[in-house]
Amino acid sequence: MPDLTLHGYWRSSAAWRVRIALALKGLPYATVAHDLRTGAQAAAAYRACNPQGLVPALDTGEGQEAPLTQSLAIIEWLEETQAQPALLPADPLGRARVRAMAQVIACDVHPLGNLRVLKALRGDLGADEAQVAAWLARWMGDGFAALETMVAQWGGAFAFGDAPGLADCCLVPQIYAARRFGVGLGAYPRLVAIDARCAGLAAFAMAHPAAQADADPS
Ligand SMILES: N[C@@H](CCC(=O)N[C@@H](CS)C(=O)NCC(=O)O)C(=O)O
Repeated sequence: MPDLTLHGYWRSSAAWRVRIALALKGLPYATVAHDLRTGAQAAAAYRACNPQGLVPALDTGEGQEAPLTQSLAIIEWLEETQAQPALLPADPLGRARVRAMAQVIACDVHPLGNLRVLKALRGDLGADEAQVAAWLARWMGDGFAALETMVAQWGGAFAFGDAPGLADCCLVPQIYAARRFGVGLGAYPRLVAIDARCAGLAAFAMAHPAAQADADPS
């Protein structure tokens, strides 16, 4: 594996997913931090890495190749280039189920609570903080309720079965976001238990926002 460089931000959920995957696979990588609070992700130089002006991007160290973008695509690339430990099950049905769980978060929940979306709610639409909180609670609640059901069907110690994988990479940062924004988690005991189990693993601890070099001192 060539030298990897992850462009991210300590509190970015999408970058955090990739950090978890890298840590679970035991892959070393360098980091470049882009402070989302100052809009660094929108700078022209960074858009050469990610035309969307979002983190993460992963420089694969492969010469002239542009960095990879989109956290799930990056994790799938990691899975295809460094198969073990696997983040997806071996059978096609299981793989589809894990991808579905990951996408509940990555496609249907996280985008609605993203920085630029919250900025648009507050700025363009004039939403106040109570309205923003209700918005976040609504979309996170819908996604968590579905995931709680999916975990009841297919989960074990982790979101799918008894090994951490792609679904956990997406779940853990979203649970952190829920706590950060005051979204109640009482209705999702399975998700909370999985989050706690993940927190006990070294790979998840290394990937945690508080462990990143660019984290705010707490
Ligand atoms: N679907 C993308 C989402 C990337 C994304 O939205 N990143 C956020 C941080 S979690 C970001 O860069 N936000 C900056 C902004 O909204 O301006 C992925 O999974 O990589």
